[in-house]
Parts: sequence; C-alpha cells; structure tokens
Amino acid sequence: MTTAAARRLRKDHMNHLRLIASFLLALALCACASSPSASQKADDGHTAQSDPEETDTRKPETESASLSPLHADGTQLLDDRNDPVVLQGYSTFGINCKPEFVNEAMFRFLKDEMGSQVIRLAMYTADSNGYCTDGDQKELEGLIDKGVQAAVSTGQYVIIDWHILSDGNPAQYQDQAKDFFGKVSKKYAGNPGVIYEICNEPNGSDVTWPVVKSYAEAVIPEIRANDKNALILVGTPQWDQAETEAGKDLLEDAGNMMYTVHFYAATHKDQQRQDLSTAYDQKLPMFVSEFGITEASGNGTLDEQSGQAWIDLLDQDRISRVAWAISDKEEASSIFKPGTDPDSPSLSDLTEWGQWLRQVYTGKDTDDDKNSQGKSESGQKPVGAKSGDSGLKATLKQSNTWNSDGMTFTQFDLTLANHSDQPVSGWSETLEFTKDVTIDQSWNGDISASGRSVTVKPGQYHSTIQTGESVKDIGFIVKSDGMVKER
Ligand code: IDC
Repeated sequence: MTTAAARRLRKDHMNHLRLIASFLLALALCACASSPSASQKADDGHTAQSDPEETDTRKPETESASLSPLHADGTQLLDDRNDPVVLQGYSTFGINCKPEFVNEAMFRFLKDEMGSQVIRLAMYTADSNGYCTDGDQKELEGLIDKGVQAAVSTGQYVIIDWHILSDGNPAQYQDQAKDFFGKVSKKYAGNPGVIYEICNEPNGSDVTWPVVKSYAEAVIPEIRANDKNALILVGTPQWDQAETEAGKDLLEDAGNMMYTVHFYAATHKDQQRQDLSTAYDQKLPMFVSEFGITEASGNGTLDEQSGQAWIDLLDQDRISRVAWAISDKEEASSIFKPGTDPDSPSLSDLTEWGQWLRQVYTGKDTDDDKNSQGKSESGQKPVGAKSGDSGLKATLKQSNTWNSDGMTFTQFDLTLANHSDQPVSGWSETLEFTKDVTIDQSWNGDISASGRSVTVKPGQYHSTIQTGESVKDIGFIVKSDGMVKER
C-alpha cells in the first residue's frame, strides 16, 4: 500500500471514529435532556433529537450535555464506552487580558460554526495581570467559572490552564498552584467536562523533566483528593517540546493523565514532528493543548503546509488538538480580526488563520459562506440578525411549491419594511433554509444561493429603502431535492 493510500485509510478510519464519537455525544445529550439540572433554554434549534422509539417526544429543555467522562488508555483518549475520542478546539488568549472573549455566545459560535469540542481557558500566572502577581484572584476565578459554565452548557469540554510562561519554572508558584487546583477541583468534582492543565509550557535551561515531574507530583494529589477520575494534563520542558524526556520517565500513580505537546508550525517542523513520533512509540499519552501555524512568537507568516503535515500526523496518531487563540489582537495567531464584537462573532470576522482552522475542523470554505452569515460584504448586519441594527424588518412568505423532473421548486416572496427614522441603503439580507438550494428564478433584487443560504441584495431597484417604506415585490424560486423551509 502506498503511504498516501495508508493515510487515506487512516483518515477514513478517523472520520469513522469521529462519527461514532459524535453519535455517542448525541446519545448522551438525549440521556440528559430532561435532567433537572438542565436549566438553560435552547432556542436556536441546536438541541439534541429525541429517540424516535420513545413515546415522550418533548423537546429537550437544554443542550447542556452530560459529556462523557474521558480517560487515557495507552496513547489513546477514550470515552466511557471505551471508544476513541479525538478532541479539537480553541484556546482563549490570556483571560487576564481578554476577559470579554469568555462568554457563551462566543463559545456557541465556536461550536456551531468552527467545529469546536473543547475550550481551553488560559489563565496567566505571572504575565499580564497574572494570578500570582498583579491579577485580581477573585475576578479571575469568577472568569474561570463563567468559562466553565459557558463551555459545558454549549456541550463542550473545558480545560482549566495554569498558564505559566515568563515564570518558566512551575515550582516558582507551586504553593499557589496547589491552592488553586485544590479549590477548582473541589468546585467541579465529578464534572466530566472539566480537564485540568497544571502547567503551560515549562521553560528555562534548568527546568528539566525531573523538575516538572516533581511539581506534578506535588499538585496532582490536590486534584485527586477531590476528583479521582478527572483528566489531568501535564506540561513538558522546553515550552512543551521535550515530550521524549517525559516518555522515558512517566509519572507513576497519577491516575488519568496525559502529557502536553505544543507546536507553532512555521517554526517547528520535521524535527519536532519526529519527536512526537518518537514519544508516540514510547507510548506516551499526548494531548496538543496549544498549537498555531505562525512562528513561535505567535506572529509572522502562516505556514499552511507545515500546519497540514502536523494535522495529518495528529490524525494518524489520534491526538487531540487545541488552537491558539480566541482573540482579536493584531497578530497572525488571532482567529478574529481586530475590533470583533466578542458577544456577536461572525464568519466575516475570521482572520486567515481562523478560516484555515474552520476548513481543517469542519471542511467548510469560509469564502463561500461568509456573505451568507453574520455581516454582509458592506459590513452591515443582515436584517433580522439582530433587531434594530439595520432598521429593516424582513418577512418571508412561501407562496407556492411544485415538483418537476424529480426536483422540488418553491416560491418565496420577501417583504422588507423600514420602521426606523432613517433611510437604509447598502443592505443585505441572508435567509437560511433547511436544505441546499439553487436559484431557479428571481426578481427585483440581486439574489444568490450558496449551500443552504440565500443572500438578497439590492439590484436595479430598492438600493435605498425610505423611512416608513415597505418593499413587497422581491421574490425568488428555489430548486431543491425535496421540500424546503426557511430555518
Ligand atoms: C503570546 C501571545 C502574544 C503575547 C505573548 C506574551 O500570542 O500576543 O504577547 O503570548 O504574553 C505560547 C504561549 C502563548 C503565546 C504563544 C505565541 O503559550 O502564551 O501567546 N505561544 O507566542 N507558546 C508558544 C507560542
């Protein structure tokens, strides 16, 4: 078999495993749908479906999932049915610097649009309002709690990351780490969604694996005293790149744990990929809790080719991965453009890196999708995305449907009313449907379809809609392979 064919087979196998994992997650969602602790209201249709066999067809009240507990077995992460799990997700920027990016709307966007299954909450210990230096500990703990709730209630795992960086030796704040992990593990004991990362990137020439190992031996018991089963991640020396050192000398009696490896693909290439393979052969259980495809500085050019080589390797070895960073800072490793509203992110806000990740995590091309979601090319929000933004009220009416040549044709008429006290121009309206559609005919607007969305912009007419005006003559017929409705 050729290497390419082998890789394809592995990829197919991976996809299969992912499908199984999603299916199990969906089952878990169903199982907890009526649990009394599930109190949040789901209003966007992303709820788990009821088992058709069940007579109780009530809509689940929540999508807050009972996430399957995870455990490491050899190199592999498994769920509670012993099926392999490969998580993909996103790391916050230091929550100390960008607390506004820790919110449920953001995490929901990452899950729904960006393929996220796990959120990492990176809390600096010594840099930028660090927890152990000049940060407000109560505030930071509150933010961690907000992040944990937001991740779990959107059905995602969450990593609490003790983000050491300039304090390269984790032993420097070991006592604070013990207190902190004692506190949070008490709070989240038994919550299968919570993962503890006890130190980001140990670094410094004297910070060898024995140094990190003895820190881990001091901190892990604080967690185990409250939670025997939680998954714990431990850093490796040299900014999480000396995994082969850990591979020679594993922690004993630490319970359910994995070792972290980080890479930035424009800097870390063949040598570091080779190290990962060596550690895999050493049977080291690994978790990539942070990666980028920029240089290690977090800036510079994106190396997509090296990035893809890493992803292929992680797929092959079934290693989970978390991307840096949920941020709009002006640097290449931010997934959002500067000025993004953290409470209302959209596909148009994605940087090149954000788009690359979306492609790798979901297979979707953002260029095709972005004008049909969130903000239009002109930067205006489409009508109905947020009331009051454009001042236009859109009403879509299905006026006719018929079948021909095995396809379904459906006619829709659109009304756009300007109830605001200002004329509205340069508008763009996006409509979502339940199936892929193509435009068969359209009138009085510039109307295009992409996947399940239809975008309506002014054509020859209606480029400005006056105060109090109602436009009623825009319409279109879509063609689909079955009955279609507006979502
Ligand atoms: C970087 C940020 C950057 C910030 C710097 C120092 O992207 O804006 O100025 O930290 O606070 C890591 C670290 C992570 C780094 C990132 C990129 O875990 O904190 O973030 N990186 O340099 N390890 C390798 C790269």
